[in-house]
Amino acid sequence: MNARDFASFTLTTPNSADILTLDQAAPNTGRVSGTSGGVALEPLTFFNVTTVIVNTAANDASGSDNDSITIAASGINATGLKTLKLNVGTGNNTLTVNGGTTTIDTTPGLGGVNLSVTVNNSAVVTLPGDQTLAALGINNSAAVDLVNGSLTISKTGPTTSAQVFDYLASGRNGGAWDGVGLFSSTAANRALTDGFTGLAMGWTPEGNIRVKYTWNGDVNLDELVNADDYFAVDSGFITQAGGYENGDLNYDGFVNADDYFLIDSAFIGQSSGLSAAPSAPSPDVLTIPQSQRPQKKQASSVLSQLFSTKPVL
Ligand SMILES: [Ca+2]
Ligand SMILES: [Ca+2]
Ligand SMILES: [Ca+2]
Repeated sequence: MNARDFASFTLTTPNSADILTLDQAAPNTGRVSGTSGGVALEPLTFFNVTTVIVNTAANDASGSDNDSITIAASGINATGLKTLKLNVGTGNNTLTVNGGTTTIDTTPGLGGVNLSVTVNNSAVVTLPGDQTLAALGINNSAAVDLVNGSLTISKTGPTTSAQVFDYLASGRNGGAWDGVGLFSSTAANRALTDGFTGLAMGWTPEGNIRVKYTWNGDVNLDELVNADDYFAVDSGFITQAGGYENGDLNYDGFVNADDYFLIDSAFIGQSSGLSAAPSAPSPDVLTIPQSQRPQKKQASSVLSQLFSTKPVL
């Protein structure tokens, strides 16, 4: 079976428990093969299809709804393929990516809430927009690009906040935001001009791990750098509690002048659009005195005493 010259093509598996592999069948040609409910599927090859949608959800039956999808070490490498969309439905579903460069959208249907993603070897996965996963593992020299979007990872899954912190420390790559681990191609582009943005790490109101492209120092992930964020960084400077939400904005394990430099620069620079870099950085953003920072919210008396008279920088 061959599909070619479609804007999008949907493969819906006929049974509940699916085991699928996507790979490169021939130069420039992708392929989906595997089994559905234990029955071998006729392999589907595709070429010049912009969006391939794999639907393993439609025939999910409770109790046998765990689907396993693997992208082989070859990658898919189909001419014209822009996005692989996955609709995995209910169950404990897995996606293992062993190679290639693939843009994957897990938002159809129930989204990725029931999908655990593992990226191995030197595979590169782009997760555009705002996505949610049950778990994320990034091994070897693999990389996951959030572009200018966000990723939420379930608090009930196996992925720990320490792992995500490490993925981000690696992906940040000294501020270039092009490292292995979790990175942002939008922040990487912006690093070439002003470097005001990056991937911030925090939590959803429900306590799930959340990673978001935003201004450096936007610790509450609301796309603004303001007094709320400064309060968190100042508090984290005192306690050295660790974590991005406590002011470790460069993921190096400390809250110090390097982190204040990042938030100060972004505070000044946030008048420009979040995804668009200005043509040239302004020379006067490098350091701003404490007196020009926004007023902190009503702080505890200890913090007020500590910070009302003495600049941190
Ligand atoms: Ca399923
Ligand atoms: Ca904020
Ligand atoms: Ca730091």
